[in-house]
Amino acid sequence: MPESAQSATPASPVTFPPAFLWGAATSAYQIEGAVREDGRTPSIWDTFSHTPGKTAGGEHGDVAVDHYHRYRDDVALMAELGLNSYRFSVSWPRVQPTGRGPAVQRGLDFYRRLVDELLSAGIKPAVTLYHWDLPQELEDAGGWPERETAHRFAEYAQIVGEALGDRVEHWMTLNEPWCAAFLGYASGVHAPGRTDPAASLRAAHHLNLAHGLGAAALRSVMPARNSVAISLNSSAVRPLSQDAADLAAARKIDDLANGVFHGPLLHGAYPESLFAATEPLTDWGYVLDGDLALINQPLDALGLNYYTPALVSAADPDAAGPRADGHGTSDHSPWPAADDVAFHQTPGDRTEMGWTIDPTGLHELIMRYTREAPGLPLYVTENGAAYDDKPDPDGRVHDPERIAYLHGHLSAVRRALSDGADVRGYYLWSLLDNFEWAYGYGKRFGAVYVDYATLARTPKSSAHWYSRAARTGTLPEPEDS
Ligand code: IFM
Repeated sequence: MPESAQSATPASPVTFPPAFLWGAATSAYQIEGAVREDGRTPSIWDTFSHTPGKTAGGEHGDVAVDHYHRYRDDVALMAELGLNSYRFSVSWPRVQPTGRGPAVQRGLDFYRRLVDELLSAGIKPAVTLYHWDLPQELEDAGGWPERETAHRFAEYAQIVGEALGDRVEHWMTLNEPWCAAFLGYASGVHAPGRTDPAASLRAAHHLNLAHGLGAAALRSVMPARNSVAISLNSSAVRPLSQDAADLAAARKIDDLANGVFHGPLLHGAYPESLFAATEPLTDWGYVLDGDLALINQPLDALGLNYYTPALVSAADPDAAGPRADGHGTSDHSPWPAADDVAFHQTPGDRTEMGWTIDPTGLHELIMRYTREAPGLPLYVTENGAAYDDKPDPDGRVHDPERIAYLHGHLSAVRRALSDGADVRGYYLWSLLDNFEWAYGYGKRFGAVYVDYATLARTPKSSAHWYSRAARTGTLPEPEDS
């Protein structure tokens, strides 16, 4: 086990509260397929993935892992594994193909059936409204840099809230708005593939606004008992040294990764230092009166997606070379106005994504949320690892590295609980191997192996390990698996 995992491991036995949610997460475009069925129209990810050169091998989500047709089997698999919650996202263009106007009932019916199936298997659904699949028509009208997109999102949120709010208790408005804004509109490694740093900051604000308007729309149509949250991929940003220049670099990245969302969502204001740092690009004039109050309305919970920390320093002005921030390859940075910052590979073992395994970052972020949002229930809404998994000759898939990863990170969650954090659940990313965006199908994050030729599902040894954890509320030793 890496040293970092050991340092995050409390004394055994590692037990969790009885009501803890043991879940797995997915997103619509990554698993559903059926992109032309039942009235669905293209999202920005259909367009992007079908544009030559944008994804590894030109791969796309046309079929993905065919969850749209196999959802019953997938729910049965979760029930067999003893999971008590499932986080999935709704495909906006399946429900509201043009991003405006009335819903397509056939699209909504799929999610009604999925929710019914989950509930009858005793699995709590947790719905994310936006996991990056903007209807293409809304991008053609300007996308997230335009304020109108936030209003369109609120209408869509109301539609889904009306359809599912009586049976779904856990809601997330957006998944990782950082990726949608900065990978989508600054570095361009994600859809819609734009490379305009000023537009990415406008997009970030309008995503925040969409959260606020969407949360209000959900609450206007749902029972008050339901929980409305957002899932952020907040970053554990660490300076390379204690030199003033490296500390300033870390502060800048902290603003661009965290402050841009934590500020308005949790504190009702963007950090002044973010305004100062981005002044060459934007005057933030699109933040209108009343926006911050809307964005800052009370949350019922907060979702954290965590994979790896970031190590930064001041850039050496003479050094040229590739960025090492783990967010894909592009000539354009996803960090607006941060050319003076360098990213470094953090020490330690890495996953197949090249991401260093460091559960201390998860503990650090949970404790940060506990300080910044006191009293708010927390969920780890994504955490997991890609490995080059292959079936053995006997057909079984052994993934001891993933078991060690999960053990280390769940131990960090347990340590945060002991330190007073109110963590109510953990969602492994991901239930199934799936379409890993620009990386195509080459990066396998699933606890369940998918044979892409036959689409057959085989739970990996990590799925069995996680199943024992979920059933007992205790972490089995990795070596016992
Ligand atoms: O696959 C993604 C997911 O869609 C969002 N969070 C990170 C995962 C791994 O890259």
